[in-house]
Amino acid sequence: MLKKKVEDAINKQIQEELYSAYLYLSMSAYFSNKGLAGFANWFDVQQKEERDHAMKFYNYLLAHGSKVKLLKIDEPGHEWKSAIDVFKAGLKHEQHITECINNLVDIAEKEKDRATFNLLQWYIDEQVEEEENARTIIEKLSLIKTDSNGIFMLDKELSARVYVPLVIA
Ligand code: OFO
Repeated sequence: MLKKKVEDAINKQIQEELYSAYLYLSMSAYFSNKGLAGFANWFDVQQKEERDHAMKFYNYLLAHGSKVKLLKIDEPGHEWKSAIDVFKAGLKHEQHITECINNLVDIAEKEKDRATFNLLQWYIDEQVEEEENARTIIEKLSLIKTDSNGIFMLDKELSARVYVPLVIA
């Protein structure tokens, strides 16, 4: 069984990951409404990955005989000014998640919990990738500005993103 402090912190992180899924689902709907199916697809894949992140923690708690306590999930935003605004909000959110993961690492270290520390290495790598993905699209969007041809081409590119379910141990 995990120490109570670690268990509580992981339950809090499950809430964060599920909120991430909720936020990205809302962003996906925003793009669907605008007729940008590729952007919508990108965020749909993103929200599915976030559910996997939550389930990886969920299964980890159960594997240790610890208690899963699902917490309340806030309402995400529904409106953004532009495509770049959506990705900037996404990047800001990922930076917040990186901070949460780093705090979890601090807790695992303080509690001398090696197993949790090991688990968190996967999330640390994942955060580097997530922030980089958002940043790359922001850079493209700032080059494109409001050029509709550019938006159309990026939409096509983002439609190619495929969801690969995470193999959760
Ligand atoms: Fe976006 O990485 Fe999980 O939250």
